[in-house]
Amino acid sequence: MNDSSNYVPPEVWKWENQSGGKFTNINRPIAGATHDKELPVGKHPLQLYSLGTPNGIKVTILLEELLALGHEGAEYDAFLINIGEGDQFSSGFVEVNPNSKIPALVDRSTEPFTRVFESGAIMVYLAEKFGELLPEEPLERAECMSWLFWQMGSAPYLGGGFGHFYAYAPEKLEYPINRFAMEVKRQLDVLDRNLSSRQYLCGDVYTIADIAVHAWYGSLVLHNIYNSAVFLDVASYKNVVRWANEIVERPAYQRGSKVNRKPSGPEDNAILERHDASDLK
Ligand SMILES: N[C@@H](CCC(=O)N[C@@H](CS)C(=O)NCC(=O)O)C(=O)O
Repeated sequence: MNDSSNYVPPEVWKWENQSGGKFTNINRPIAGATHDKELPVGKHPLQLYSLGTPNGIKVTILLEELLALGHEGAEYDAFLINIGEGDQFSSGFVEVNPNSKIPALVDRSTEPFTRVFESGAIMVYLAEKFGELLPEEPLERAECMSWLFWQMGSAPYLGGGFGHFYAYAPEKLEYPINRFAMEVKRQLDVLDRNLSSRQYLCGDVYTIADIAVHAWYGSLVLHNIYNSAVFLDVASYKNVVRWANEIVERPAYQRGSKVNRKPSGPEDNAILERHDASDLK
């Protein structure tokens, strides 16, 4: 194992000696706003403040599914929150999400307006509001909630743990890479075993749990995130790959996954903001 450091933690941690690495400039140990700025407001009932990351696209894919099912009340404006520029620390954003992370939603069709933060809470809010993609029958609902919360608890090990140390940290450290690669592979195996006998995570029906889990683990097995496809041998999780491929065929997935991000090339019709269905070609 690398002898990477002779670091001895001080008695009391202090905010100094920034570690370098991606995102170090936006990380800080305090909450709250850094600057005064109101959030923009569009014309639709739902106002989404987000970015096209795995956590962000969960909501835009769900909204596109709801629109495809004919729910006009799911029309939305999706404004870009550039987390690299610190937009999540504006006073307006912090009012909607005191945790300063995308995605955040304001439902202006209620009196007073409803704010919702945490992608899982936003998904449950929208699924309940429109009565879709979250089963009502208690046993099926419990299964759906279980997989949804599985994602909320598991993905930080993938993104904040494995992704951080394998792709973003300023040096490759064997201990944390081993620890988090082990955990991510265990998670992939959990999904693979479940999907060996089920079309979708909860059975025969596509739910918000599929949308949430796919945003992280579907992307991991299909899109080589963190440049880790070979390292994690993602192709060996055949049931996860089969399920992930089926979901990317859905028109709502294809629309929702394009929102709030820069096009990756001339073939990519991604859009920075979405204010009308026609914005998505
Ligand atoms: N548990 C949260 C996680 C949200 C999250 O981590 N968002 C990231 C982008 S994917 C973010 O806004 N980071 C900005 C920051 O940490 O300052 C959720 O699911 O909504």
